[in-house]
Amino acid sequence: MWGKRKLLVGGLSALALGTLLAGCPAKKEAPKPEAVGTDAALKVYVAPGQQDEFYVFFSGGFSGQVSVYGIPSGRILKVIKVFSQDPETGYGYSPETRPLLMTTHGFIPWDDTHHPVVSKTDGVSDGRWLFINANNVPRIARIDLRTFETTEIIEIPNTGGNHASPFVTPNTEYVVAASRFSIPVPQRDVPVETYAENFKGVISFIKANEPGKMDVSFQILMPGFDYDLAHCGKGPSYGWCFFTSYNSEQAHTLLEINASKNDKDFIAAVNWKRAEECVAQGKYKEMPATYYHNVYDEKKHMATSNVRRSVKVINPKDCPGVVYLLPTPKSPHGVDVSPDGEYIVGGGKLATVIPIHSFSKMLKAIEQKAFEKEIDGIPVLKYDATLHCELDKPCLGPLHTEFDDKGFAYTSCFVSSEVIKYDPKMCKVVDRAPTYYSIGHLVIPGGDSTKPWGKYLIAMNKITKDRQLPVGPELLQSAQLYDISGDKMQLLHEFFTVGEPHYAQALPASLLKDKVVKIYPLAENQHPYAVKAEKDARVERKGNEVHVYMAAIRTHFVPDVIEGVRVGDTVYFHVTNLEQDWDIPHGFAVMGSEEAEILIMPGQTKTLVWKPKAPGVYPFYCTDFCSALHQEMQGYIRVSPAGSNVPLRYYTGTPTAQK
Ligand code: K7E
Ligand code: CUA
Repeated sequence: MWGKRKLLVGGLSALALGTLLAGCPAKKEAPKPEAVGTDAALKVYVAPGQQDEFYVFFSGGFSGQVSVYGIPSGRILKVIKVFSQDPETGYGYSPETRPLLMTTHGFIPWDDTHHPVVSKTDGVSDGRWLFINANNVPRIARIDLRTFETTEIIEIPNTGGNHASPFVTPNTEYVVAASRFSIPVPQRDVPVETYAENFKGVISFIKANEPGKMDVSFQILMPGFDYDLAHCGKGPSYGWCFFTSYNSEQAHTLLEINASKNDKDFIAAVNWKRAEECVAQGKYKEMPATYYHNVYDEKKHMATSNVRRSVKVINPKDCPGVVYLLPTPKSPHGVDVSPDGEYIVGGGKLATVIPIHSFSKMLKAIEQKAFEKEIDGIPVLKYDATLHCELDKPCLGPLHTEFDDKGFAYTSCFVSSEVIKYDPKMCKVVDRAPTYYSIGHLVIPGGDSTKPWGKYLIAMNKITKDRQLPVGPELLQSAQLYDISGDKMQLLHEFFTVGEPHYAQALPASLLKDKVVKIYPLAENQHPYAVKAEKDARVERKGNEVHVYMAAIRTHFVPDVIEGVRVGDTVYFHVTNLEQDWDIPHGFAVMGSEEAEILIMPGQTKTLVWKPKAPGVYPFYCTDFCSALHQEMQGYIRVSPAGSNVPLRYYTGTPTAQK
């Protein structure tokens, strides 16, 4: 089918393009043992009881989550629940967490995450928060790196496919978002072939430096291209962010061919300081737009949703100087800015060169009005006027670039399955290393910041094939760890990831580990259905709702016998874990529940909603092996027929008197 289609679209170029894009990973051979240095094992061995040097946060791609690994061992530490429901903990099932996943499209139990980005101070990764985008239903989440939990999600209006996101400005003033799939703005019912006339891209700046207060500060209306990736300027380029685009052809069908025609597409250089001025001067339109802002309160252990109704939209025609287009070969994917803020590297995935723009040349070109034309009121700069150099014949299919602490850049090359190392200033490749196979992003600790820690590079590969024991048609993605402290990159280690780890960020363990929360203080628990002591546990009926204020502590529930529930009732088990010891969760599940279990951390309250369907006596139990008497941590709930007059009654230990 694939081969036939290539022939049908005809022409040598289409065929060549198809081959280029598909790559030929099957031809690569696994490395001979000597490809891995004999000291590699020692460099990655973290003895039992010892801890890793770095945290790495991988996006889960289609898993919708973020996974945390330790480096150099490659051991998994946690899966952080973000955009997908998680049956292990009840995230996205429990009434406390469901509001986090509310959108204008309703409750959305899944999404596609691509780019975890750590908050920054003075351009340096500061380890306060991790942001991550949802590509499908455009959103950005904030994860608190004290609890490793999602605490805030904001929906991005006027946007289709939020991919170029959520890259941060140097002091986390903003996280950015953009349309990968341009759509009618405002959204309306039009023929798709009116794309060029009716479809627009939008670039958004979302206020990010105050937890719980994310807000779409402003949006910039852009031509209907596909905005793919972004990175923000730093140092001298502070105040700017750069967005790649493909499909400057504005095709709306068979993009594989129709969006690959132009030799150059664009990097959009957005001056967000200028945008702030325009907003302050009223040079924007307040546009109706509905979007959700969801916040999790760590003390109430509960999320709430707010709906926003309008957004400020800047048209570049009304705000000269807010955006310029830099011609960039060819359908560029990544755009990355060097730690000194000067070099802007485009990942021209279909190009034979890697274009490196110079920020200082760009400023000069703007000053001298070295424009070749305008598109929708946006000046297009001359390619030669902003170009620092083209890295010649670097590799095939360059995608993404990170930087080390010694002035070198490292670019991933999907088609030729390799990483190249080069000096962006001298424009000279100094080393290359194969990856197995078809690398997407790569990550170096701090490699997108003004202060990379260097030392390691991780390649995140799309195709695994023979690298792991076969487990059927579906394989995990592979991550490969390289030592980059010497002149030559050295492959050390390989492990496998959860979901598709498009991008990752890494932080020194020392930056985080001492501030990580170990328990939630029970005294601070403000959940409306919390109990602070066993004696406060109780059951209350409100019409057809039965609220169980339940306590869990090694190794029993209070109450553990409940009677007087009827078919037609909805039972809310509000379970508070009274433990105040690190790593003593209790779980809760009841027979016949259509929801996932809840896993309750020390000091926390969570709710499981249960609608019994038939009379009988149903067991509930703790799902987490919490003590030697964990198996005894169980109870019964009796359900009587609808309309029965069995009185509400509950106890633990000694039956209360029958009325
Ligand atoms: Cu290249 Cu979504 Cu950043 Cu995948 S993206 S690789
Ligand atoms: Cu509590 Cu097992």
